[in-house]
Amino acid sequence: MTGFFISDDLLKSENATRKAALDEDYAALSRALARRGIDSEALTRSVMAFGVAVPTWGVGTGGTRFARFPSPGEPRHLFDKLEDCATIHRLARATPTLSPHFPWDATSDYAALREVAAGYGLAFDAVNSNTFQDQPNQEHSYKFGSLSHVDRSVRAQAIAHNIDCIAIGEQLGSKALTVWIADGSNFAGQSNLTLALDRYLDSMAEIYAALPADWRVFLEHKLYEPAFYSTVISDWGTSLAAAQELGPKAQCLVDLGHHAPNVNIEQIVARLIRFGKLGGFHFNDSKYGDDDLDAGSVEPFRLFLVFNELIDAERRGPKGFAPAYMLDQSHNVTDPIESLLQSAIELQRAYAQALIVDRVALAAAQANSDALGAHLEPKRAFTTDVSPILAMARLRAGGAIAPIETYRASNYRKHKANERPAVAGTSAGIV
Ligand code: RM4
Ligand code: MN
Ligand code: MN
Repeated sequence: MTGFFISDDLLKSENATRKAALDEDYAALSRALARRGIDSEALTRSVMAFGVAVPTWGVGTGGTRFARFPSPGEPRHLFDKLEDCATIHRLARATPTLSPHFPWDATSDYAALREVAAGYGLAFDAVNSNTFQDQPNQEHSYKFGSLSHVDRSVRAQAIAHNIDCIAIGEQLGSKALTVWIADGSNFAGQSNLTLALDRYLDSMAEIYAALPADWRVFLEHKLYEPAFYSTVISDWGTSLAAAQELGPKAQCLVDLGHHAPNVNIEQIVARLIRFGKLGGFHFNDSKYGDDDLDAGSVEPFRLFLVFNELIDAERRGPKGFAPAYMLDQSHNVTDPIESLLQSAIELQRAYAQALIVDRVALAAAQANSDALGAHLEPKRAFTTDVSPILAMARLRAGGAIAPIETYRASNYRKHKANERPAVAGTSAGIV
């Protein structure tokens, strides 16, 4: 890193002030878990092995269609974004991969990009395509759709872009392409609901045919926005049917914010696992829709219940089960680095809590139709404060016991504000 980086000395001194208290809390929690037959050391090792991808666009300040309020020191370009991603991983040790978005992250030398990332200890996860915006000098507009557009030449352009993304991803070491389209309609009657899906499937079949042998394609559904009457890939049912029609390399991606209110997301997850079609997640939280809020910030129990299904599946080891994890949030009022640190920790928390569910007792209660008894098993795990396990996992992996406090103590953002004079028209984070 050419500019300011959080030093080992600062990390050490920050950890030193918290180490004695952590040892005490860890020992107390280990004893409490041991009484339940849980090995805290094994749990800590599992947490250390857990990782979630950071989206490169997530380190920019987000915005709404009304405004964006960027703060000084936000990343100006891809290499600034990499620095911020490296800082997040350095402190929380939970985000070893990046998920890029094209053309937002376009650069002339992808081998060099991969090398710079590797220098920070970062690798690349799924590649995201973008056919929901027009780019300068683009021949055809996506105003009325992309992969499902009525005009064959618009579809061809969108297909070619996705195939380009695969080629870039191959250079970066990615193994998956995530396709989210904004296609849909705003008026009843505007679009033929059946033919729009037909066109999408035909386009996706061409993209699917371009996938390397060891790649997957993730279909991301979303019920509304920017189309407000109908969306072509509106829900998990459509997504599942499309993935089944396309073939084994096509799987469904669940963005937690892309469902109608009150939908039982953990059940959707269980269904997709059952059909071997759960490809991955975009984690966030929401009260109303999309990626408004940070993962675990309002509905931590729901997040836990999703992980509960994942661990239940992991224990059974179903075919084709290897979900990809990514955070997909819009950070409008926080420092994105702090939000991403906290969100990665919340995922690890839900993961650790799901790991300590007593699955034998749970299965027995379910077999006896003991409704409340069965409920108490996941509840007991969810109400266990696993924070000392998470902090110990970070410390042992070389990170910070208290990532956000350490980040604040470093004045990273202030240093970056000096190093990164604002440039006009940065597109970072307008999602
Ligand atoms: C969409 C969707 C996609 C993301 C874009 C920026 O709502 O969540 O995953 O790529 O936003
Ligand atoms: Mn998403
Ligand atoms: Mn979204």
